Amino acid sequence: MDRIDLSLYLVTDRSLLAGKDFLETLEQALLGGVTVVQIREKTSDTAEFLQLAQESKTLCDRYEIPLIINDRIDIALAVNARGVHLGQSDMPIGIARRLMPAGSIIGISCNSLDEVRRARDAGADYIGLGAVWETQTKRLTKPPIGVRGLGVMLEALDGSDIKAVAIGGIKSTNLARLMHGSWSQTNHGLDGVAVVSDIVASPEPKKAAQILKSIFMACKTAV
Ligand code: TZP
Ligand code: MG
Repeated sequence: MDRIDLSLYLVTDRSLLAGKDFLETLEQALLGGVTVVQIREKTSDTAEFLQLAQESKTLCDRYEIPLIINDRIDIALAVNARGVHLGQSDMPIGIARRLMPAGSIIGISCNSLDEVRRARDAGADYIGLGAVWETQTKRLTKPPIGVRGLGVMLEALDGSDIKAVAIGGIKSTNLARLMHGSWSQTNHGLDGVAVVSDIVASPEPKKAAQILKSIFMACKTAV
């Protein structure tokens, strides 16, 4: 894929806004320095999702930040998003690749070494590894992988140019721990961290993003 910066990957969830406006919160996160945005809204209302995606695309374009759509290739195509993010039971990577325009970004969530190997072999551009820790944002069907599990999965990516981001329970209070742990065990390293509640649920999303980004950058350059 064209190089996109996955350093601070915002994933949305309207249910965590606690009364804040969706687009205003997104804009604050963009001002705080998120480098990529995924619209992940669990709704069966296509018109509603489409409108949210369109408005988000307009805003992200203004900040020149790539927009990724969770699950829905039709919505990604409709709003000319930069890519799609797939789950293990969504559209297979190869089919998504055929459906999306050339050069689109295809990401996938993986929770085990097997899933990581399959995603790598299927040609994903990046993998979301997790959940690293417990989270209230998503009902987990498998236990969190922990920093140790994350390190093992990153090792499977050594020598490939597939990107990796960690997700699940990541907050400004534990990000340094995550970074030190995962880097010391592998050559591949993390290309970014994906965060939902620490930004979306924050009363100050801009500040929350700024703090996360500065910790990520400091830990990354320290290696
Ligand atoms: N996939 C694995 S954990 C998770 C997703 C979408 C939710 C992470 O949310 P939070 O609030 O950053 O823990
Ligand atoms: Mg999915």
